[in-house]
Parts: sequence; C-alpha cells; structure tokens
Amino acid sequence: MSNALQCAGKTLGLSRPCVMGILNVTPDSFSDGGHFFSVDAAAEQARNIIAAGAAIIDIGGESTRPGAQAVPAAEERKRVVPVIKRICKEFPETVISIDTSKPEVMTDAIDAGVRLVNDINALRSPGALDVIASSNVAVCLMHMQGEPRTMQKNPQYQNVVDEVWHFLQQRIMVCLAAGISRDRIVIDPGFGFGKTLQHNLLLIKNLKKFKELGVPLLVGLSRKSMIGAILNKPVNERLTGSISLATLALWMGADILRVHDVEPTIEALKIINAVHSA
Ligand code: 8Y7
Repeated sequence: MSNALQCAGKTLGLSRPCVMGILNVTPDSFSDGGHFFSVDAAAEQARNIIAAGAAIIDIGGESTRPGAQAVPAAEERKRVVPVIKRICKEFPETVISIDTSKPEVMTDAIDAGVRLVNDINALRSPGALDVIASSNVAVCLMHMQGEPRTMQKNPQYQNVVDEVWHFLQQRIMVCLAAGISRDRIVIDPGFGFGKTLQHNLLLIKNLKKFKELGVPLLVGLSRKSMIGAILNKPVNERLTGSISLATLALWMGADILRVHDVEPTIEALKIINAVHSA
C-alpha cells in the first residue's frame, strides 16, 4: 500500500498512523454541544487539537448524528468558511479537512484552503465527484446505508463486511474513472452510519480486510453509540471505550483515527507504534 496521501500539494506521510481531530461548528453537535461556534473559539480549539498532536483537523458544519436534520448549503457555508480561512492561515502546515457532502460547500472550502474532503456520502451527491476531480485535494470515501435522518431505523445486510467492502471498492473505481488518482483516496467503513451494534462489531473484527483495497484506512469510533451500548455510558463518559476501540483499530491497520480526544489517542498510538517497531 502507498503510505502517503496527496493533499493539494502537501504529502501526508502515513508510514505511521495519525490522528484527525474533530472540530464541530454546529449548534447541535452531540459531543461538545456547539461550544466552539465562533471563529475565535474555533481557532482556540484548533490550537488545542494541534498542540495535542493531531495531523489533521476535520471541520464540520452539519451534524450527521443519527436523526439529525439536513442543514441548507448556505447555512453550512456561513458556519465553516470563516473558520477554515482563519485556521488555514494560522496553521498552513496542518491538513485541514471539511466534513461535508454538499458540492457547493466543498467548492468554497477548497477555495478557503482545505486539503481533504471528508464525505460521509462518498461523493454520491450530484456534482460532488466533479468538484473533487477538478481539484487536487484528497478525499475520504465513507460507507453509509441510508441517510442520517433515518439510517438507524432498521439497517440490514446479508454480510455487512462484504457489502461495505464492495461499496468502497466501487466508489474507489468511480473516483479513479473520474481522474482522481489513488494517492488522493482514503476509505472508511462508516461506523454507526446505518449499522446495528452487531454490524459495527463485525466491521471492527474484520477491519484488516479493508486494507486489501490498497488505500489508507480512516476510522471514526470516538464516543460512538456502540460504546454506549456496550458500557451503558453517556457520551461524555466514553473515553476508555474510545481508546480501547482506537487501539484495536490501530492494531488492525487503521491509518487515520478521527477522534474528539486527541491527546489520549496519541498516547495509545505511541504505545502501538512502540510495539509495532519492536
Ligand atoms: C464519521 C465521520 C462522523 C466517521 C468519517 C461522529 C463526519 C459522527 N463520523 N466521518 N463523521 N468517519 N469519515 O460521531 O466515522 O463524529 S459524525
């Protein structure tokens, strides 16, 4: 596997895994309640994320939690573009990512300086593929069954690992055919997106299989409801569960961890790295 990602002129080395810190600029983000909504506050949070050791900051302006309502593109833009501009200016060496599925927001975010587009809809929204193909940013293709508002109602698979694997393989092929080179593509099985607890557990157990697709593997397990379901803990008490899952994912080959708690995740990563290089 290639061990680097081409992000709009910057190479993100992945010979060792790295951390993507989450920066929500939504009033309803379930994990931090929209505490970082102003540009100043978002920049302050970005500083903390970078100081804690993240290589990537993922900025999101639309909540994609199960049951969330869609946000109009104009509103999403208004939330994220000023934050992106500010953070890209202050941290030109950090890879700034935009979490969006909307082509209009992708375009503005790319103009504002993002180097990675994190799309939970894997560029299936009309126009999204073209936006990425005519840019040089990297893209994360995530699997999701259904759409955020309804996806947790009754998710069903014959074989969740096979189906997610084939979906991601097909989306990689669509990207390649559109002219997006393989060294710009990341994949993600999409934990919690149209998946029961059992589906999520099977995906983690078989995570290694996704390495066959030959592109870097991103996982988002941080504070997710599967941890709540196993431990019966609210979202603000899921750090131990998050680190446990992060450790498993790293051991099975995850390249990028999308997390809320950067510092403890970096510590887990250092431990795994030490064992790996023994
Ligand atoms: C994921 C994600 C969310 C994930 C990728 C949350 C935006 C829910 N989860 N993007 N986004 N992977 N690539 O719990 O798992 O943070 S939102």
